[in-house]
Amino acid sequence: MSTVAPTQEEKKQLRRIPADLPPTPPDSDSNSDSDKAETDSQTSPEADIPLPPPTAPPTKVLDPDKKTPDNWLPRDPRLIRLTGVHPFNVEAPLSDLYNEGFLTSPELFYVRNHGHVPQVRDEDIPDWEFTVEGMVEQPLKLTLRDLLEQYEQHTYPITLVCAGNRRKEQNVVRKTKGFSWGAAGVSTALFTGVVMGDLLRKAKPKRGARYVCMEGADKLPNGYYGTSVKLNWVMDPNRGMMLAHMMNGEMLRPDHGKPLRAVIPGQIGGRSVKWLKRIILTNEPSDNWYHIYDNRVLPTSVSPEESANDPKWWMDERYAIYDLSTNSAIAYPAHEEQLGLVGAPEKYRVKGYAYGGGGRRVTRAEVSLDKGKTWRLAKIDYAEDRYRESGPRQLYGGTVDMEWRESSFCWCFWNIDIPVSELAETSDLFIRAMDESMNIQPRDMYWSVLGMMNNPWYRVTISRENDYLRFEHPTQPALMPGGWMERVKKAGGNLSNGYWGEKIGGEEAPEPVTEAAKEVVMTKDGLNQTITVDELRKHDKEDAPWFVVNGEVYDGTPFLQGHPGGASSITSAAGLDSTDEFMAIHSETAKGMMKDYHIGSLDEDARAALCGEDVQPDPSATPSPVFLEPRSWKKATLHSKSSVSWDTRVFTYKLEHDEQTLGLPTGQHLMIRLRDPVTREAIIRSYTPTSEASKKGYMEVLIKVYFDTKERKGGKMSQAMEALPIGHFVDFKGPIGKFNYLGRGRCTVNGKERNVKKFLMICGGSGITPIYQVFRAVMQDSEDSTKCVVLNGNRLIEDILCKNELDGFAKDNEEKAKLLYTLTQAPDDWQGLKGRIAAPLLKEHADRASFSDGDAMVLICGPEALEKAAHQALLEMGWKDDDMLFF
Ligand SMILES: Nc1nc2c(c(=O)[nH]1)N[C@H]1C(S)=C(S)[C@@H](COP(=O)(O)O)O[C@H]1N2
Ligand SMILES: [Mo]
Repeated sequence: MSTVAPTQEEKKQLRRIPADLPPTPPDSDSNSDSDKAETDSQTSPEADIPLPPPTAPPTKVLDPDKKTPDNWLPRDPRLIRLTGVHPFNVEAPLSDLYNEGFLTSPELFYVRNHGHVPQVRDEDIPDWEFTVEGMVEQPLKLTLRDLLEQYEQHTYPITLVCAGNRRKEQNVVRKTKGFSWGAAGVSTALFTGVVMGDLLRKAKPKRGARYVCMEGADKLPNGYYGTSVKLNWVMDPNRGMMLAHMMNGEMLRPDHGKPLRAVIPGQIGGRSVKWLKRIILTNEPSDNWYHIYDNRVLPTSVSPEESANDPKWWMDERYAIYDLSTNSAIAYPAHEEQLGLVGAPEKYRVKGYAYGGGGRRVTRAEVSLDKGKTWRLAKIDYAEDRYRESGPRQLYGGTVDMEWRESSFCWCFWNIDIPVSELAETSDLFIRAMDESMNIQPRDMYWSVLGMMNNPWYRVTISRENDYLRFEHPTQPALMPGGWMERVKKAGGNLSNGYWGEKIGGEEAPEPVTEAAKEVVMTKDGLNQTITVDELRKHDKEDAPWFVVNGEVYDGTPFLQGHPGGASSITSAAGLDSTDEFMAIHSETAKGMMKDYHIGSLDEDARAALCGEDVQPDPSATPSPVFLEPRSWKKATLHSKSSVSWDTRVFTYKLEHDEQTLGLPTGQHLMIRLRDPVTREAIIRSYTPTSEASKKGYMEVLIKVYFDTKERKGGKMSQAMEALPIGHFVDFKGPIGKFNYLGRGRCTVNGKERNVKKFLMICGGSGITPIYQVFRAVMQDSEDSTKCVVLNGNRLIEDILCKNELDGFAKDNEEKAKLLYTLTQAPDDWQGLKGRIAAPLLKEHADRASFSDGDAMVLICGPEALEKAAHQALLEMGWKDDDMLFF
């Protein structure tokens, strides 16, 4: 790439050109005309440069947003939400995007937000402060006003593409750690702002500075969003990296970085930091969490497991992605488009978009009708060239001076006319693009853990149905069903490299190269029942709860008694979409049982209405006296953590206000949810807090951290919690559980009341927490005469959790408490029991005869092996299942 920047003299000349174009685009009534894309109907007649399409800024806050932190932000209802309701990650329907033409209106421009949108009041915009710091001679702290007044303004068109564009295709082949973009994670706008190099030159980079780190104002679970690019690139005028404050001639919209963002042409969208607050020059790439764990293409051999186990894959800068890969997609024929054959025109115009990376121009776009044996050349329209050709001018208060620029920052549109007779004779259409360095899109998918930069040939299938042709795209975005990939997969076809699901030449297709993760079928075969929102809502009560997983409706009523988590885990999901929780918590066996309870599929409106469940407190509502809500996730921030042993921590969370109590009945537990900040995948586990029910303002949870070892992978949740910085929030929901201790021997099991005179409490390791909660309740009430025998098994003395507290209660309540500790690795001077909790120990120390029938109960919580052994032994000793409760 040769770099011919304008000279000072030329620049002066540019500034002298007064011809400012009107800031509002001319009206157009051809919005539905899909052909305007290649005719550029919205060009200014005298200049022949494409101007933005008509815009209709949204004015209404949409219902789904009302319960999120973005509840102040109007958005366009046409956008397809890819990650439930919140955060806002959306693409436009592909046809709508293409119909917009070369430039996309801000309301349809794709959005990728990792968290909530920082809010800035219009009157504060000029005072928006940001810094240039780190390895510079002249650190700068300036306001947006300074940036506008002191620096030369430029306007040029730039295409942004999320690295995840087309990821759904990867997810169909094998689930990646990323959500499902269709092919519309790409958009183009005219950005106005300052060339980033101009600013950095003023700050005078020090020798040794090599990277430009950027940080946004959006605070996320792992810190502020941030990333870096190379200083060399920023200083290269041909690369065009800018700090933008306007988009298509208007102030940036909140979702796109209002009031200031970086725009990095030719690179993945993730480098274009929005809501920009800091620019830091360094000698190393950014150490921001999102720079390291996002926007990478790991080697295809690295599985999600492997990548989670070994941080070395993420630390390797070679796998970080910057320049986009060459890519293209077909917009027309659209997905599910039908082309009548009777009286059809002779030719059909196939068309779509293509883009290159790093400023490289797409130099050819080719279409194949025979699976890549032969290719025909499509016409390419580079609307960006109109700006180059039109010469220097002013637009939206910035200089358009593109004629010297050798690089391409934008997508192009291609089209080709194909005889309908030929379409009728083939089964598919492919597009591939090539750039000026002869980088060509591959036939085969390069699957990787994050599913990024997906760019194999884009295939649209054609099937002939009587007198018309039906077209199918590979996938539909998000959880939307449809597309040939899904169809082929369901039919057992092979989607691995080199195949599109068919058996080629009659041979058996070989085993897939990338093994698709096993998926359990959770739907009833042949069931064809659609369910509306209203029908679902009728079943959002406790008596006949229906719930939704992956858009399918299940009737939980027959399983209320049998559910191991207690009826409330089902009733709390009544009428709701519980996909995340369900998928995160349940085993393949549990998933396999689901088809028995499957009663139908949500209709499309219902799916749209229901897709998320991140209920946020309404800030205007009076704060509730109790924290937990059984039907929605509530946030509490991690306030402090303390170590009680090398692997056990007490995490303290701050509730919503100082007077608030947790709201957890004795014997019940709550769910904790952490989300993987990149993939939004939920980790959910249940815990019993150790803090007292009456405690105000805070809650404490004791968690044993299962660290990864050489032999074994540790605990996902406990390690994630250990890594969570103080001040970050965690989601809670509850109470859940089938047992509730009301006091003085009274308790309920699955809502049925019973009276207990004596508890046998059996626990191991961190299984003490629910036991401790009940034990403490009995001990603290002097009127409660219920007897408790606690059999607590551990490996070493140090492993016994809450020992001081237990001993203290027992000492003060000798008449009702008996504590038995047993160790499997007891020291020589150990006074307590030895060995694991199993038949011999139980028979000796929990003799059935000492517990009278009917009013005794066993509470058990511990590792699976312990629970099994104890269960077996207790049955042999004459206990009945009805008298045992497993937490
Ligand atoms: N501060 C901040 N900047 C950000 C992000 C973010 O979540 N926070 N997302 C990035 C990603 S991954 C992309 S693809 C682009 C999307 O820009 P857009 O939402 O304006 O289309 O913004 C990037 N900049
Ligand atoms: Mo992105």
